[in-house]
Amino acid sequence: MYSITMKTKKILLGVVMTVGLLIHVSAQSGYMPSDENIKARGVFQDDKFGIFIHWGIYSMLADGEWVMHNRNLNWEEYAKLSWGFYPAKFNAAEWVSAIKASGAKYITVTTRHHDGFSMFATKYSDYNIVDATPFRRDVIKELAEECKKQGIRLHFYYSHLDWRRDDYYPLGRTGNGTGRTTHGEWKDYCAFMNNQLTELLTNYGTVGAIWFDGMWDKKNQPDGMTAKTWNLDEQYALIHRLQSACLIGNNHHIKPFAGEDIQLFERDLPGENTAGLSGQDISPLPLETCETMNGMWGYKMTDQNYKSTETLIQYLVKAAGKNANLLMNIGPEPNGQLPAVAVQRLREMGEWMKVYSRTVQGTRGGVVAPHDWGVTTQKGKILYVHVLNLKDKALFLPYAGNKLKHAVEYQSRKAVRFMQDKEGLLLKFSETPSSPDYVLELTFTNELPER
Ligand code: FHN
Repeated sequence: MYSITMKTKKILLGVVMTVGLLIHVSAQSGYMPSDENIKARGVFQDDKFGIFIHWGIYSMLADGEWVMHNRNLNWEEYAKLSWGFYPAKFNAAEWVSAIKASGAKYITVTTRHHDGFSMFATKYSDYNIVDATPFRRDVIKELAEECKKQGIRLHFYYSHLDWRRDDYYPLGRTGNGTGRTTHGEWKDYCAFMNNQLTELLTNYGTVGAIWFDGMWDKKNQPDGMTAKTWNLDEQYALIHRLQSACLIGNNHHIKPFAGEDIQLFERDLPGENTAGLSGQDISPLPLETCETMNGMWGYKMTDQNYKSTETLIQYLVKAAGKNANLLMNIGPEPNGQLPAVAVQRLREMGEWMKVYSRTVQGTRGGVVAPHDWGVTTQKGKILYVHVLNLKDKALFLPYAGNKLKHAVEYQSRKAVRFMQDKEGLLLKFSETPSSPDYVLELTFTNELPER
């Protein structure tokens, strides 16, 4: 594991200040991450792989987590779903062991999504899984206990956006057809969120991260995307006061605000923007990209279009090569089970990870930049070359100035022939690289520099 020293911390802060253009200056202004927070950032980067869970009462309608907005469902009618929510097959131990088997190191679970339903016991709204369902169990508590028992970190997704509450007013761009007629006070909504966050950060043990989402709902309002409107200053300070190592990430799709500890991307790796949600610059913060295993976040019956295990492995490797984590989503079924296909993918990814996790976890993006043929990751003097897409039996790496001591195929440990000159390195393979990832281990004389 990389150790983060005070020197690194100072450098990091210096970078953050000098590249201020990449970070909003407002929000938790003057934020100095604690030593524990800096350490947690390093652990987060080492973890590399997490599983996202989108689960709520919407799963019963089996049409994704946006069903309330998409079908303009009346908030009072929608709420009746909760009285039928009895996920009899929910078993936190089974979830956690299936997820752990994949090699993932953390779980990010929706504690409250845009529909406003809290999946945890809260004093600040009756609209929660304990008070408004016949199930009456705090699934977040059960998950937290199980994560602790099985040794996997737990992160909480928390929606800034709410399609139900009166005090989420003025409304944003979404959830306008849910029939709200009374208008409450925005400051009450901000206080409500902070009260719930306090519960989440005091009743569930160590929380690895708070993962915000939904600010973009007010993108069309003049001050809709400011830290002031969303009271981020107070909110972020509260979180860091309650658990200073807790990482704050916000999926607002713009450059990070001061006080955020990680930068989030959605459906695209940092620097790419095919889905139109990730045009923001890359900041010096640890990075994470989230993606769906099929096409939808919440359970959707008609979406059985699961990505192949090979695609998922390659996506994880590409993320690592871009120095980013992958947060891969699963939408549990209304009965509380993880879909069987998802469990199978987790198992198969885990088989690959049993052999190759060291070439991804605990590494950073490699000194040789991502290319069409694949990516590199590195740790110390070792460069891992991940050949993902190459028909040739040779590969040129434009990296010079560091003597290569030896090169081997990672799994077989067979030596790989190479030639090195002042332009770089030529690697020669005995066979055409195989799928999903032909991994080579290159040991250099000196420590590899950061890219
Ligand atoms: O609207 C949400 C969506 O439901 C899901 O939670 C994703 C996950 O990144 N984020 C939002 C869209 O940006």
